Amino acid sequence: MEKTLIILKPDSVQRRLLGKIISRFEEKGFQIIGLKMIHISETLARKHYAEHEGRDFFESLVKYTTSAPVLVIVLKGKNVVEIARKMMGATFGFRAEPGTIRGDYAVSNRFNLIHGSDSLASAEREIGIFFHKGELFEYDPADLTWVYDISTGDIV
Ligand code: FUP
Repeated sequence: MEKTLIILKPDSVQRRLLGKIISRFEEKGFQIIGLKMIHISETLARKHYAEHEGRDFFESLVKYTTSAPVLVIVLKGKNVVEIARKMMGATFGFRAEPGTIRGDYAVSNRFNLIHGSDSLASAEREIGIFFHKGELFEYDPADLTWVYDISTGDIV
């Protein structure tokens, strides 16, 4: 089972889309093992988006990310890194396919509602940045045997 970091960005909070977006991940079959509201500091935003430092959009990205509280979520599930990215859609809403989160709820070339880790390595790094160990919860999902076929010993 993989874990991934999801951030519901300031526009998701301000546009009251949190419930709808969280529902999509829950209904898909993913397990929420960590969730909290935080206001991302400028230092944290710069660290999280360090790979984009120096790009022309970097300062605007930091400003956007720190402009209101966000929800940070850790999702757990088989292939969750890749599947959550597919569910988010292309980076900007005007290009994202209908049916994806950005495709259904966003049109901006900057405000794109959601962040999701882009690889297992990023997920591990990002979860470590945003969550302490005690803020992540290991529990048996009651519906596990109906979300996956685990009857053979594998998770299928
Ligand atoms: P994604 O992985 O889809 O979230 O997108 P990227 O890692 O490529 O970009 C991270 C963030 O930088 C995006 F959420 C929005 C911002 N960005 C811009 O504002 N302008 C750009 O041209 C590219 C990215």
